[in-house]
Amino acid sequence: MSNLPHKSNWIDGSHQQPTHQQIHIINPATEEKIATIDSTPLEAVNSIIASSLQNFSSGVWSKANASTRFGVLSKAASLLRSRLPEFIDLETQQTGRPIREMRAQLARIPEWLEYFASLARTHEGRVTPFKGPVVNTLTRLALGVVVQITPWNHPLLIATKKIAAALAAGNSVIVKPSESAPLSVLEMGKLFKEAGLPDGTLQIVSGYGRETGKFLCESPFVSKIDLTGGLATYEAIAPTASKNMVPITAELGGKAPVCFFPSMPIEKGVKAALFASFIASGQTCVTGSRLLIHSDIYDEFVKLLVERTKALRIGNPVDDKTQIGAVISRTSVERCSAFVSRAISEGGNVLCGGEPTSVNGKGFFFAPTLIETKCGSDLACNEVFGPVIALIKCQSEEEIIKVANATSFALGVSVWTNDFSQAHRVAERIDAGIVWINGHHLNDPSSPWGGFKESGLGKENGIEAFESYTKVKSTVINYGQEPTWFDDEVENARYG
Ligand code: TXE
Repeated sequence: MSNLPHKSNWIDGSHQQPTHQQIHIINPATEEKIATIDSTPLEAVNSIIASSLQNFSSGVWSKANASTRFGVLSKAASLLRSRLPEFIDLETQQTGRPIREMRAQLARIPEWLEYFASLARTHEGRVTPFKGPVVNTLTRLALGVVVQITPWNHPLLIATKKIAAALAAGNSVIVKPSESAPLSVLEMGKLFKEAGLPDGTLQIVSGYGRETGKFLCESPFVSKIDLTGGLATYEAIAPTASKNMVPITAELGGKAPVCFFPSMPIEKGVKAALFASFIASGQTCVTGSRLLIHSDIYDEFVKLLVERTKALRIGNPVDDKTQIGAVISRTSVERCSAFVSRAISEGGNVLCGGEPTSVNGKGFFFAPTLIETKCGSDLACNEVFGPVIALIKCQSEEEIIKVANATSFALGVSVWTNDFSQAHRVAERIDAGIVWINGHHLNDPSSPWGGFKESGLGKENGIEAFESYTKVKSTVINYGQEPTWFDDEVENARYG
């Protein structure tokens, strides 16, 4: 046992005794161990699932009325708002992201709880235009025990998105946060309890993906899996989900193109590129990882972009002035370096960055990197998940559209133009789950978020996410007087 603070699983309304095996959590900016968490074994997972099933079938939450669900989620939102500084601190330490980013991001998370609280309170069933003397009602029921597997890049935002949607719909939820940055999510149990959520409705279980995560996803008692992670993880989970006949929502990777057209002022475009590409050190699924720049503005645009990229302030994430923090691990630094080497061997031209760096001699940092490359190269096709950005010069609108569509991902895309018709033409022809025009990273709890192709299945956010946590029950009520079958008189009248 170490002297580090231990954050254990949150089960049935309290933190449990630590498990035998533990995992160290490392601050990526300082390389210091900051806490330990549980590595939850199979037997413990089975008993947690059993307890969640019991919670679901008791009806304490699954049958709670809409105003109760509204009340609990709204209270959770206000509690989170009142405790933001503490969560911002945790998030900064465990992700290595700049505190200014975490302040901006976490300040908005209560909105997800408020939005899904409102949906719980206002969402209505339907009555279909069924033929005959029949009333057909459609009601949405909670699915059961749902498992949410969440990542380390936006730990609290992504977990809260999923938890809020699932609870609003009446499910019992088991969340497994990433073993790299689970601390803020593990803190949410107490907050929900204080908001009035019945014990056992939200279980927070930590551990490695290939062990604890796998055990959770393989359980035949689980009714849905919601993953944000890599394609390999989806491929590991999908066969058992298919065997158990449970739906999956999968928010996977991306290779977002950021398309710049001549009508966009260069200064504005360059600021947009920096924001799209380097927030979270490029570790988001919608990172603007391919800058597709029209040849009419290319030289001037790239000159200013390189200047501004070199001026970005890399530093200790807790420093208010820091603009670029760490990447999550040494492995991430090595992956960025490997992408740079392959890009060079394919003829890419490194304009700035290209190397690991450090702050006070420590930390997993990689310098913001811009590389001129060609469509079809390794860097233009594959997700880096770090601050290594491909620049591609395109001769025409047609070429920008063609290059934008030339990957196996289809999650986010942004189009920067002041030509209204062009904005619509281009948005229509690029295959992506989310298209921003003159914006990037824009997110709202009401706005469906999810991609096509290898970027995933289904949506987070919005009515789509809420409904994906429900099943539809059709109740067909015959109010006609006649017997319906095996009655000659009725059959003759009907069919002649
Ligand atoms: O993801 P993992 P990693 C992409 C991005 C990144 C790559 C790998 O391209 O480079 O994925 O990142 C759990 N059964 N994204 O390794 O492993 C794991 O414990 C059940 C994009 O961090 O997919 C963690 O909780 N669970 C993404 C979660 O999956 C398993 C954000 C995500 O980790 C499991 C993160 C298994 N077999 C990575 N294996 C985004 N869309 O923002 C792992 N996990």
